[in-house]
Order: sequence, then C-alpha cells, then structure tokens
Amino acid sequence: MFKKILIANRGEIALRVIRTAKEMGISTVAVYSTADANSLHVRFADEAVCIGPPASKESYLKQLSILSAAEVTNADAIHPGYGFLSENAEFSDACRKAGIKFIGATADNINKMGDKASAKATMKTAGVPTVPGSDGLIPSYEAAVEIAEKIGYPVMIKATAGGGGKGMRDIWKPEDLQKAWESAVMEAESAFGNGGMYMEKLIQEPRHIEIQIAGDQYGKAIHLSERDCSVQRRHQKLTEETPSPFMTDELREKMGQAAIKAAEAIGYEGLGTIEFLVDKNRNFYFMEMNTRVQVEHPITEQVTMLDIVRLQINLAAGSKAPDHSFYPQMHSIECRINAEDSYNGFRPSPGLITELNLPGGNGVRVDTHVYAGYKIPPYYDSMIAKLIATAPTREEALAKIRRALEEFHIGGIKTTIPFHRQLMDEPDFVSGNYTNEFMESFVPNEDYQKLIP
Ligand code: MV4
Repeated sequence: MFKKILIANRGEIALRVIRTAKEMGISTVAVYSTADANSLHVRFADEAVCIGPPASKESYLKQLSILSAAEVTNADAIHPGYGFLSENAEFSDACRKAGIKFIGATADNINKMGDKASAKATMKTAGVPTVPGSDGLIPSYEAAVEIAEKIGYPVMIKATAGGGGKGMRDIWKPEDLQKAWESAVMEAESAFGNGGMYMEKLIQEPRHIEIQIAGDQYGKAIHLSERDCSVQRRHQKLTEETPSPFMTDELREKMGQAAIKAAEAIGYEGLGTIEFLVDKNRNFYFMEMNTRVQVEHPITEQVTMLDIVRLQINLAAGSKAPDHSFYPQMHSIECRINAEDSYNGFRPSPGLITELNLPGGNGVRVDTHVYAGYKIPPYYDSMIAKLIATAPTREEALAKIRRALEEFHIGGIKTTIPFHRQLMDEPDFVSGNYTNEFMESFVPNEDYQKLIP
C-alpha cells in the first residue's frame, strides 16, 4: 500500500480524498495555489506545498510543479480528483515514468476514450450498443449530406475531440445541415484544435444514465449500478439520483453487463463511468466514458455502503476487483450547491461566506470545503458543496433532502440552494418523469429565496 499520497486538486474532492487516505493510515500532501492558502484541504493534509498563483494553468494544471512537489515530499502516489489533470494522458504517463503511481486511468485507457469517434468504434467492436451513425469521422461536408440522408433526420453531429456539448449540433432538416456543419467544425477547431466530426441519429428526449465501474490491473471489472444525471443545464449536472426512477432490474442487468464489457475491452484500470443515453423505449447507447472519480460518486457510496475512494486507492495499489457487482440497497439524491445566482442566469457569486449552517441528521451527508469566514475565490469551479440525502425509498429521500435544504443556510453570497428547493418540488422531478430536456421548461420562482421562518 502507498505510504503517502499527494492530492493534485482542491476544494471538496481534495478533502474527500484526504479523509479516506487518513482512515487508511496513508499520509497526505496537499498542493495549493496562493488563492487557496486558507482552504481546508491545506489545513487537513499532513503536509502542504504551494505550487503557484491563482490561475489553474499556473498551479493545478502545472504538471512539473506537481511532480516536483511529489518528489520533494516523497509521495509515492498522486490522486488527481476530478477535472484539472485527472484525464490527462500525458500526466498519467509522466507520473508512471517518475515512479509515482497515478491513482487514475493509464495513459492508454485515457487515449482510447478521449477521442470520441474512435472510442465509439472500439465500443461497437466490443459489442456495446452505440447510436446508429457514421462509421467514424466524416471526411467532408458533401459526405455529411449523404450520411445524413442515409441515417435519416433528425441527426446530430459531434466533435470527436468534444465532450460537454462543445462542437455538437442537432439538425432536423437537410437545409439546416450546412450552417450547423460549418459552425460546429469552427467551434471544435478553436476549442480543441481538432475539427473532426462524426454523426449519429438524434435520440429524442433521452435520459442520461451512467454506470459506475471499477477495474483491476488483472483485466477484471465490476459495476456499481447506475446514476441518473438527466437534470442538467448547459451540460452541467445539477442533481443526480440512484437508483434511476426509470430503471428496471432487467435494464440494470443489461447496462451493467455492457459497462463491464466496455471497461474490460480496453483493460480499464481503476474507477470509471460509462455514460449511456437511454431512449423512451429503454434502448441504451454508449455515449462517453469518464476516466476518473466523479463529482456524484457519493450517491453510489450511500446506496452500496462502499467507500469508492478507498476502492480506487486499493485498485491502484494492485488489489483485485471485488468478486461481485453492487446493487442499490437504498435511494440517494444529490444536489450540487453552487455559488451562483439562479435568478440571474446562474451567474457566479464568489466572495465571503459570512454565515453558515450545514444540515445534518439521519441520512444527510454534506461534502464541502467551506466554513463561515471562508472566501470563495473567483478563479475556479463554482461548486461549493454537495448535499446528499439517503433513505429506504425515493419518497423518503425526497422528503429528507427538502428538509435538509431548509436547514442549509449560507450567508454573504448567492447559492443554488433556493433553486434546489424548487427543483425538489417540481412535479416532473417528484414523479421521476424527466429527461435531459427538463431544464428547458424550468421557470425559476423567486419565492424559494425566502428563508424558512
Ligand atoms: C446525444 C443526444 C441525442 N442524440 N446524442 C450531450 C453531451 C455529449 N456527451 C452527448 N450529448 C448528447 N448526445 C445523440 N445521438 C443528446 C445529448 C445531450 C445530452 C445528453 C445527456 C444529458 C444532457 C444532454 C443535453 C443536451 C444534449
């Protein structure tokens, strides 16, 4: 087992990793930018190394500074968390060459999944269901016209270097193809330096359901069931739950086996997530793979009673995967609390937290790095806390998260707490009858900003 892990991240996920490392008797090293000197991840780690100025490019993304910090502190492993360097093949390989275990995917795993068109081709060959569409990249606009005719409208074009919706367009009629093609190629070229495009049949009103997997270094993978992440705004997840209200035992078995097949097909090592689109007839299609621990991992922990970060560390240290998959024993819902003003286009609202009351009690978990007196810097992601409520049934979990949101008070800044209070009352969320289009018809109601007396 590792003796000392350096956490190449900040905020709640850095704290999350530090907590498990401590419980495992592993020493921890935090790295931080000058903007994060007063952060809890710095205070709770055994050692801390300042790696640069506030801008991520000059600190949390600086591979050499992080590797040097690991070398001077004698860390034998690096945990990248999510975001930043977590899915950077070059960094994964640099760690390996430096003799430091990267607690994440191998460079080969990341490369196989990073290019979306070739990831899809790999999955199709492995027998994982994929959306009907072009065979790989489309060579020209003229070819795109022909392929669209063959697939049949509506279609979707996607940037092979994409993810998170950039360079993606849905096209409903032939006369709209040219404009969409040109703007998507341009967008992909400027965002990724790669204008490569592929095409799929458009799946209408899909759900985003992902399967958590864990693979060991000996070629075996298991699944940890699903998370429903359909409620998103501009490709940012807002709330997640498990089990999915749309799931059946039969579908879970099929999707779980497909996810295992996907992971084993590329010799996947460590924690990963296979994202699927699920249509209204419960057909499911491989969308992307995330080669990291995800923001929403706690809901899976709550319903399986696993410590997923412990599992991840054990797998990285060479443990075998558990000998069975895991199924939800409870229902868990997460609300991502962001420092944003939901009533002004979700505009970021950094600044000083003057008051803080965290909810608690039976079945309530809050993962956060903030405290009263903490100043949220403007340089990073606006997520400041995750509220997770877990109960035997969905109805009880909903009641619990509504109660916890009422107790949750953050003074001094705007947060998405009022937004989540409304969301947890919305009829289509309460019924479980929602798709990825849910937020398009969501109208913010300012009444939810009122404090509970
Ligand atoms: C799709 C789709 C419909 N049909 N592919 C969104 C981001 C990227 N990972 C793929 N995405 C989609 N791919 C086909 N063939 C709809 C989306 C999509 C979406 C998917 C999940 C959750 C939210 C979404 C919001 C808009 C579009």
